[in-house]
Amino acid sequence: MTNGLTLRQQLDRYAGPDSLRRAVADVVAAFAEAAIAIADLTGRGALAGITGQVQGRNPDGDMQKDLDVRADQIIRASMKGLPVAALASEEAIDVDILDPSAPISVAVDPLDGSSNINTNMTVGTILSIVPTPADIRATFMQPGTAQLAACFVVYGPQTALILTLGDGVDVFTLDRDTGSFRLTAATVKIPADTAEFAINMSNRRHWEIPVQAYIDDCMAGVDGERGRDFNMRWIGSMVAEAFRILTRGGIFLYPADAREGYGEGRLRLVYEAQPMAFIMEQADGAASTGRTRLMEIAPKALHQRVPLVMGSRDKVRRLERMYTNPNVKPENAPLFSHRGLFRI
Ligand code: AFP
Repeated sequence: MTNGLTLRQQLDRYAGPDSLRRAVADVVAAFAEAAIAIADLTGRGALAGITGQVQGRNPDGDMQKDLDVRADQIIRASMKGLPVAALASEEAIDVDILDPSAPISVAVDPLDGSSNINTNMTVGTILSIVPTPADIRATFMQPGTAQLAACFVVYGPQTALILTLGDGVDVFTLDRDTGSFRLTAATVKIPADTAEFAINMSNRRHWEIPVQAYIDDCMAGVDGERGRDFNMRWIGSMVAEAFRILTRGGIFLYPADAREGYGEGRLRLVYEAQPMAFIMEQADGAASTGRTRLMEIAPKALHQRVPLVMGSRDKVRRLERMYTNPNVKPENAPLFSHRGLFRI
């Protein structure tokens, strides 16, 4: 049940007289305004000069599209004058120090799903808010459990803002008549188990055996271990997969794989996986590397990658058991046993 509260009203309720909460509320409100501007750019596409053209490479060597750069600029401009000590972005190699005395800092993925920009597919923006530690250099080396808030915006048919302030997950939908976000789903809970998984199947041969075994069991459907058929989705924008999982459950996997540069998967810990993990857990879901709870990992580098499995709690736990089950090895994996993929 929702009461159509605006995001601003919800943030004011959360903040009250507390100065730290007020700082968080002001940053989320500014981020929401920036997201509305990015949504407008995304929605106007080529008419706004957005073509998905590659303009360079980001710090990690990924192709940097025009909307990546514009979104980063919009977010940075929105943080000016706010109580933000440090700003980390996927699009910048170093951390920006804004107001070193400020109590909070932010990490952003300005545009998640860049490869979808020129195909008119859903993309989004991700935000993590953390307390600024005494040593500002350690700001983005904190585990995900230190986060004060996490938020992502999905630029899809609806522009939706998903927010946790540490006490559940709420969904706000952009009211295009008023230009403000309104509460449309309160205290969202992810269904514990849904027969749907999201993974890029083209990488199957590169995955670790436990992931292959987990997915092969799903693919075996009603004839296999699971005794039920499964559905698959892969959009290429984690924000879209996350919104679907919050809506109807399921599991998203971007595991480590054997390709060069993918030994720790593709997603970045600080500004993608940590905020998503916070939201998943706050919605009674789970987030893991497959071996460990993702929220407990302390980053060692700003652009560090991490394997990410998130979604319905029971599904994530089942995947984790694959890593500890001694029987999960190539010769026992269903697909290998049928096809003898390990022919000598
Ligand atoms: P980009 O922002 O570089 O397009 O990456 C998006 C993403 O990090 C995540 O949102 C997708 O789930 C994943 O990459 C898609 O990766 P593949 O293109 O390897 O399937």
